[in-house]
Order: sequence, then structure tokens, then C-alpha cells
Amino acid sequence: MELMLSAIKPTGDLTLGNYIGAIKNFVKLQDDYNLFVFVADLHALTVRNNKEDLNRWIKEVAAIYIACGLDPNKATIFNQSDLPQHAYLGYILTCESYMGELSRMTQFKDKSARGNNESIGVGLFIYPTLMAADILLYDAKYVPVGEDQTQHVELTRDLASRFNHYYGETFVIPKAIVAEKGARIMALDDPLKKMSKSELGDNKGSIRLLDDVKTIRKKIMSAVTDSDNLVKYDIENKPGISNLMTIYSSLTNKSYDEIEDEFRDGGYGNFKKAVADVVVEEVSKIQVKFNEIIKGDYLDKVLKEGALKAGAIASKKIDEVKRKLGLII
Ligand code: AQP
Repeated sequence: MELMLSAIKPTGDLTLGNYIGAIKNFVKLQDDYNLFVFVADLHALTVRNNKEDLNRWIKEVAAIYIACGLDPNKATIFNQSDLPQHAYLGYILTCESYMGELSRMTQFKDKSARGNNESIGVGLFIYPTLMAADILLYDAKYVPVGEDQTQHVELTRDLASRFNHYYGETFVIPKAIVAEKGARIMALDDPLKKMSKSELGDNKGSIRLLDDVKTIRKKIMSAVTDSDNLVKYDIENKPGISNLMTIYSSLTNKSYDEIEDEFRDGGYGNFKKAVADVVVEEVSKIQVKFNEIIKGDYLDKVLKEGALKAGAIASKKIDEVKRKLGLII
């Protein structure tokens, strides 16, 4: 089976966006690929965190993977920081990359356009090279990502080709896989903004997978929409209702046409209630499993076994890279 790799960074309580755009797809893919899924905890360090929060989020991501249906007997699940090989290859790939190409990465560009370059962390500047290392360590052929990450997979491809060119065939050139539907779930309080787990403030825009059922219903019922009361998919003119349709469609597998028919005479109130029902049903199942997994030492065991398996592959790759560069192994 071909190797596919993806990750989530523990930077907040996971959202419905993370589930629909990423985890739900991982679960489907685990039967057809040799799937490696990790908790990208080193990537979480590009911003300063409270250590209790970070620790809780790391465990939450790992436990949610399993609660959503990732099977540790099929997928390899591990913590990035358990394997120093990631940072090691990240440094080597940083040396292979150019200021120009890293300056063009959207996140850094956006942040530097907003003002004071002097205070932007270097971690944010070089995190795409760490992401390249995450992928290239395992010879991953496919990388499922959200739309906003495709640029980083392009950089990974460039770095892999560059290394192969100068030092001889070493890395597999990976391909990004972007899911069509659900690739971008938007915030409920501002459908022009992505639903994000690190969103601060009153948190009305993000449904958290561990939110209680009442809160979830309330957030969906008060989601921002237009006022013409017609359930119709029109991303330009009706971004709020279209976003809710994407959520509903992703969880029920109904097409947009079917949803429009179903709610033709119902108006927004009925539709929002139906969206809340399917979200609550799905999330409740995840929460029951999560509450079992988070107790006891099962999670530790899964992460240790995952790190052993991934570590064996990563160490071999590091030896190969050192040999190619002329470093002593
Ligand atoms: N709103 C979303 N819609 C669809 N997919 C989403 N993902 C995140 N938000 C949405 C997908 O979830 C995975 C998480 O990747 P990540 O943790 O590395 O970072 P991210 O994409 O930056 O996710 P967040 O939740 O927005 O985190 P913060 O707030 O920390 O930046 C990816 O596969 C992503 O596409």
C-alpha cells in the first residue's frame, strides 16, 4: 500500500472544520493506504502556549483521531516531538531552502504584510521546511491537506527535487490531495472567515468537537445567514447558508440539489434545526468514545507503538540523508 501522511497541530480544541475537512477523510483513507497520522506538536510551538493547554490539546488530538474511527491497527498514530528525526531533517531542509521561497509562503507573507517584521517568530518563517521534513522522512506519496496547505506541499516537492538533484535520488516527490467538499468550513459568525481551532474571543464561530450538545445547537441556530429565507447553494451571495449546506451535505452525503428540495418550503429555521440534529448526532458518538479513550493508559500505548514504528523508518531515512551529505553515520 502506498504511504499517505497527514497531521493536525494542537493549537486549540478541535473544530467541526477539522473533522469534516481532515479527520473524517483520514478514517476513509486508512483502508486503502498505509496511513501515517501524527500530532504536529512541534508546529504548535510557533506561537507561545500555556503548557497546560498545549499538553491537553496534544492528548485531545490523539484521542479524537481514535474516537473518530482511526484504527491504530491500520493507521500509524504518533506524536511528532517523540521523534527527533523530524527536527533534524527540518534543519537540513532549512539549509536547502531560500529566503525568497520561504518569504512567499502565505502565512508569513500575510503576517509580515500586517506590520512589524522584527517581531515575527523565526519558527513561523521556517515551519514549512519542518512540514517538508515531516513528509519526506517517510517517503509519503500522498498528503491530504486543506486548500491553504497546498503551497507547502509544493515547497516540499521543490525541496525534495532539489535535494535529489544535488545529492542523488533520496526522497519520494509527494502529491497533495485536497478533498473537494468540506475543504473549507467557514466560521458560523462570519462565513467569509475559516472556522479555526485557535480562534479566540467569544468562540461563537467554531463548533468544538467537545462542546456540549446545547452549546452546539445554540451556535448553529444563531449562525449568520442572509435574510431571504431560501435554502440555496450560492457561495457568492449566500455564504452563510451555503456553509451550513456544506456541513449538512458532508455529514449526510446528500447533494446540494437534494438539500434544496428537502428544505424548499421549510425556511432557515427548519434547515438550521436539521443541521444541528445531524451535527449533534455525529459529535455525540465521537464524545462517547473520546471519554473512554482519554482515561487510562490506552492512548499512551498507541502513541508509543506508533512512535516505534514511525521512528524505525525515520531513522533509516536520516542515515541515508547523512550518507548522501557526507556526514558520518
Ligand atoms: N475550517 C476548516 N474547514 C475544513 N478543513 C479544515 N481544517 C482546519 N480548519 C478547517 C483542516 O484540519 C487540518 C488541521 O490542520 P492544522 O492543525 O495543521 O492547521 P490549520 O489548517 O491551520 O487548522 P486550524 O483549525 O485553522 O488551526 P489554527 O487555528 O491553529 O490555524 C488540516 O487538514 C486543515 O485543512
